[in-house]
Amino acid sequence: MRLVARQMLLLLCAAGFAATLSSAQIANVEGRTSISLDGSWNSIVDPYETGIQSRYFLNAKPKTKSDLVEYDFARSPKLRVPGDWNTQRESLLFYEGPVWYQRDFSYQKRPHTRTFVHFGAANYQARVWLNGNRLGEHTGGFTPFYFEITDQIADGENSLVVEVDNTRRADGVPALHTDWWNYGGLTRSVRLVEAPEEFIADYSVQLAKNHTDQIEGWVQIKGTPRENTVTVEIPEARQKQTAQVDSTGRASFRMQFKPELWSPDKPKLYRVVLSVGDDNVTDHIGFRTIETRGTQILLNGKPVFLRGICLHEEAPFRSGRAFSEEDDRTLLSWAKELGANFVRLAHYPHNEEMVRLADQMGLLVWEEVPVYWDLQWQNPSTLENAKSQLREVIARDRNRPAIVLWSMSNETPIDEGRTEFLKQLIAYARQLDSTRLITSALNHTDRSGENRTLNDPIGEYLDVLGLNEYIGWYEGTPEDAERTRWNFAHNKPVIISEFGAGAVFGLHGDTETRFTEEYQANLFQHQIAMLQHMPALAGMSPWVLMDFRSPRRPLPGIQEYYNRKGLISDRGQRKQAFYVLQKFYRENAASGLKDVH
Ligand code: GCB
Repeated sequence: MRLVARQMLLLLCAAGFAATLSSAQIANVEGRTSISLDGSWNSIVDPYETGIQSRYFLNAKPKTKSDLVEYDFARSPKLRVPGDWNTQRESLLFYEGPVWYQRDFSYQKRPHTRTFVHFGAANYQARVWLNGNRLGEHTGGFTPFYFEITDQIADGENSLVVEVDNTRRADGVPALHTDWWNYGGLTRSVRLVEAPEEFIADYSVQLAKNHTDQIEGWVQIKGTPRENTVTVEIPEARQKQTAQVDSTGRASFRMQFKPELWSPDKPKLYRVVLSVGDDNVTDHIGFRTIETRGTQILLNGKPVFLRGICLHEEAPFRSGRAFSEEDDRTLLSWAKELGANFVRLAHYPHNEEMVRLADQMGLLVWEEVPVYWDLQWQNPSTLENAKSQLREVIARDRNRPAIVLWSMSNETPIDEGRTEFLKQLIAYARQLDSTRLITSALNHTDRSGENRTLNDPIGEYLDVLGLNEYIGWYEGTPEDAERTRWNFAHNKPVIISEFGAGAVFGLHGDTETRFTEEYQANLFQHQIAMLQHMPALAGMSPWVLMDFRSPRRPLPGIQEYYNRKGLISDRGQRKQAFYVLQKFYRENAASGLKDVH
């Protein structure tokens, strides 16, 4: 047993996980004192992986005229951070491989202060050096990570170097094939975060299970305790509680108070202030319940129909990876305009601001890890990788009321190895967060005439069944949708997590002509008709809000390396199908769902 654990550890270290496994949490970096390192960074594109051997991380300069240094960050081209490199330089559009980032910054050390460098995300693998010292590395393109640099940071000038490598890997998560652009780079903000010696690393504040008049939670303290008392305040509700920190640095609390509940109709958030010693963190948190009863999803105890839409983290108007509040707000406003109360953030964790905006705007969220199509199901390091991405996103977003569903996977094959892998991931998700619903987007169904049955064995372990189906696009005609009779082997709520059709904005023709707006609109009409008699339906999130770049979509004049299944073009133009779905959602919202059944 011991040996197995040791082998596992060695395997993980070899795969570069040691750094992430040992790093502490720092929840809510935006709510803390921080110094932004966003802006213009020097960059060296390194297709032949010369950088490690040539020690780019030293950011060396020749000291004499005879010194040989074959790189020079200061005179190399710049890249903006946050941002993908693909859309910043034409020659990098299809580039996959390592790129080295470097920037100087000055820093004034302060006594009794701990300093961390925090990355919102780097796709896919990152290795980090400060002043030539290796800080560590991180795997996974969509979750935050950081390193403590209190002892390495200099008072004065510093040089930070990051090698980001977006090479696709057979053992990765995702693996070699995706239907989205493999945007590389420091795609989210980089910042220095400061905290006192004893600080609040992480916390959870939410309704106690089965009680709408009690808030419970915990605060995790790191560092040498100066004080053993944590204070939790919700000023608007005149609530103030203190709790003792135990020997593991954790303080648990419970408050007797009946909050106004958060919902899409009234996304009420309370200001919550947590403090210990010299540290305090402010957050805005809403309180709601989410559960299932038979084939229904209950929000705050009442059945809710999820009127949703899928979206990629793709920037409107300019294309590329979305990262700013403006990008996020545009996307979520379009979802609201559609009449949605729900978004599926496909197929990986989107940026933290997106989820915080969903909290504020009243959109329920399905958040997903990139366990997409086929992975190395038998490879223990691939499973560890998926678990680590899941752990990081749950740690980042556990206080967001908008998130109601954690999705474990998208369109994975039915085989034993896959099922075992997902079972372990599901068990891990439940261990990390027992309050939300677990789902997966499934797509393998049995067919017999007009009958279709979803009977994926993983269904037994999920709370909600996601189903992707492309009747009328990848198979059959749109009219076939209406004739289809659905059966579900598990008595659980079903969300149609995808259906859709490609259409070029402004391309017109009859309803049988591919890629016309009419084809797409007609398909939406027939799909909606099908949903009216679908048993167990608790929600839907058609594919997809906006056109997005995909290397799998080369059709000249039509796709041009974009997946055109958006209801809105990449330039923000609404296609006919947008209005078909909007009409359905508006009527549905007015009649109050359940009647879809
Ligand atoms: C799917 C995938 C999604 C693709 C979509 C498509 O089933 O889940 O990632 O982009 O189909 O357009 O084919």
